[in-house]
Amino acid sequence: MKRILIVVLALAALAASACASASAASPRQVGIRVHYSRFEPSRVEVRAGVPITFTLVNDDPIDHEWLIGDTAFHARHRAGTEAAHGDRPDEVSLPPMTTRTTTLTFATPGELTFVCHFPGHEAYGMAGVVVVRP
Ligand SMILES: [Cu+2]
Repeated sequence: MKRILIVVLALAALAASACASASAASPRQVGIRVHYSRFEPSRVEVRAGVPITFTLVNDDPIDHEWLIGDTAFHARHRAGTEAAHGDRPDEVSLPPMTTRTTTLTFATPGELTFVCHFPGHEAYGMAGVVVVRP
């Protein structure tokens, strides 16, 4: 229970820092929590060309993953058979009750989606979007 509270407080701190800097600059730290097979938040806005560190907290007692990319990327992963990820910053495996960080710089404005491609998870709603602003 104490651990969950610490995670919640850490995410609240991340959210507060993101809000405080939203008008002047884009967030460089983004916290995304996985809870009951959902990403929270499921929509994030960042700026192009700025390194963004994502802190991914899996609160669930089951495996998930956080894969971010365009339509072609997700089409590949929907058909894929890789059981684990971890060598690439845009493909992160999230074992039960773990926290992972990954840093990405989005070169061009647009929208990318992040999805958990474990069987049934995307259909359940385990997807979100990163809006990359100029
Ligand atoms: Cu999942």
